[in-house]
Amino acid sequence: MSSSAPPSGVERLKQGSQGLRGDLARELAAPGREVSEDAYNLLKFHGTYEQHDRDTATARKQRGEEKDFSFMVRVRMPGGVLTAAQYLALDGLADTYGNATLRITTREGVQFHGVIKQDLRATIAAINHALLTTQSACGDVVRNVTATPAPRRDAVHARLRADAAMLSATLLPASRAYHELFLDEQAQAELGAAPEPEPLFGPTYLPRKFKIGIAAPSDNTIDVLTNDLGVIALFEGEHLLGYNLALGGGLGMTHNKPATYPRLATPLVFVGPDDLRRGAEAVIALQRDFGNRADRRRARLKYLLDDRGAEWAKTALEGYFGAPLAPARAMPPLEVPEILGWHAQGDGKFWLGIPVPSGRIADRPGVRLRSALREIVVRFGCDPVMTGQQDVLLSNLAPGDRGPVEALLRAHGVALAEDLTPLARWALACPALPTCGLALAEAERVRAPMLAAIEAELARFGLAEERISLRITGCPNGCARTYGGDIGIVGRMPGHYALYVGGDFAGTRLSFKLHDKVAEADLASTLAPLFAAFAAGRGEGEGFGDFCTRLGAEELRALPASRRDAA
Ligand code: SRM
Ligand code: SF4
Repeated sequence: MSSSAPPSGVERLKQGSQGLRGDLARELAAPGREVSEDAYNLLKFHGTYEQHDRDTATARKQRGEEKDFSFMVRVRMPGGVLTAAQYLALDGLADTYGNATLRITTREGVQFHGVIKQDLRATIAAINHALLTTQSACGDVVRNVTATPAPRRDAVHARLRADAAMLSATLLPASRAYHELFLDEQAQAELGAAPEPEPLFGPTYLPRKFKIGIAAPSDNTIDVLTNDLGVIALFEGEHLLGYNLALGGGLGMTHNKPATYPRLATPLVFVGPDDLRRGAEAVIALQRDFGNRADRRRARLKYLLDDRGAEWAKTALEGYFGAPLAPARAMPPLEVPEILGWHAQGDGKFWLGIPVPSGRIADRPGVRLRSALREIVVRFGCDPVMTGQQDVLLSNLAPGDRGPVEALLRAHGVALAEDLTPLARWALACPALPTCGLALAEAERVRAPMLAAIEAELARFGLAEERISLRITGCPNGCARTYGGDIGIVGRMPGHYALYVGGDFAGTRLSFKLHDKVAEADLASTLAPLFAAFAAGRGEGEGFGDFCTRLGAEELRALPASRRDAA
């Protein structure tokens, strides 16, 4: 261990949990909708978080009632890939056990909100019945492995999808706790057996969540460098040369705690086509043995990399890998292609990328997106892929499906990509209130008005068609990868946000804080002078984030407010 400080309470809990079992069996069967803190922490490893409705919490407290507790359930689905049947199963569960919505996550997963404790086992069992899982979707383990989502039928994309599935399946805990608790497997204890040894993770699993993403340079829609382990697959044509392993990405930070910060992963070593799993296991072992187990705020791999240095990490990694490792190879620049709209898959079929604001698949007055998607999947048998941009790609559509599919979407009031500005197409927002216990301000629920206000300012300066990424989160944890885009809006306190600019569209540079505590109503007008200066003084091919970085925070802050009217 890197620290001589005593292990955190969560470390002690994991150590004594009998392979993530703790007292969960009894707590899940007990009456009431709340669980203990220990159960709350252990349930994460099984893919579920206890939450409460923050909208009603104060009024309930005043009435002397307990909070309205329920659970968020997160499905682990590598590369975001689902079959039509799996999608329909999840869609059905949203009504049976959830709050009638499905939420596409920024890691290509699907979440249910509003599941009560008494329905947890049935919900998770039904997800497994659809040949999906929630195991290790959260907790101090390897989370859902993301991959370039575009369903192109070529060797490059087939390999990326297969690699994500392989890593996801092989980097799971050995413990059968999940199967005992949710899938009726006979308990090890009843058989008189000790908890299973954990050859990869050890008895205390990892110090913190561990994220892996895999992309080819030509498609970085997953923001590969924000992962603890970003895998960049290098091809010559369709021939796989091997993988650059980039270590130490992660975005979470705490306001006013400079010891915590977002970081992009550092490409460190190159491994051959057959060594991806071995390479990934070496990185996991490094973090397992040296990651900070005393302070959970500094427990991600990114801090280990910065505290001990990249050279140290490479040498240590070689020890686990069992052979010298070549340095990361030079690679082509990362790019972010358009994946919404209609695209040929390369096998005679097409995919349609449909924008899903904030990833929320719901039926709302005037926009019946959930019904539309269900009907399309039933009628056309297409297989959905969830993207890290919180959108859905409907794959395997026949050329003749285009007219009827579009007509069906329009009849349900669903906007297509071509109806939206680039800003709207690429905007992300995390759930925040009312479900997220960590939210300091709204995100998903203010996405539409924020977007409209910023779009109006862009239009005033002739920038309506400019490709700019906007990411909104209710707190500094960065769940919508707030510091990775051109503009980041980060919840500070109710109704107020920190404003970040200067990231780039390709996900290779982090943004910087321009202003703290901007009132929600002032965000667009605070950006206006920047848009004006950008429109007037951008360089050839320069993106908005690049422009902001070139000018720097001081110059941007000094831009006269009168520039707002310069267009
Ligand atoms: Fe996240 C915690 C939602 C992607 C960094 N995240 C949470 C929790 C579980 C709140 C909590 O701990 O009580 C949120 C649940 C809200 C709710 O009501 O559903 C939550 N995170 C999400 C999702 C649903 C946001 C979304 O808009 O889709 C994403 C689920 C992905 C998935 O399917 O697994 C989600 N979270 C991310 C990402 C983006 C990514 O991985 O590409 C990040 C930034 C990258 C990173 O990990 O650094 C992210 N979430 C965090 C953090 C900060 C971690 C840190 O190192 O400091 C927390 C808080 C924590 O872990 O203590 C957090
Ligand atoms: Fe919650 Fe913060 Fe993540 Fe948004 S960024 S979901 S508010 S933890």
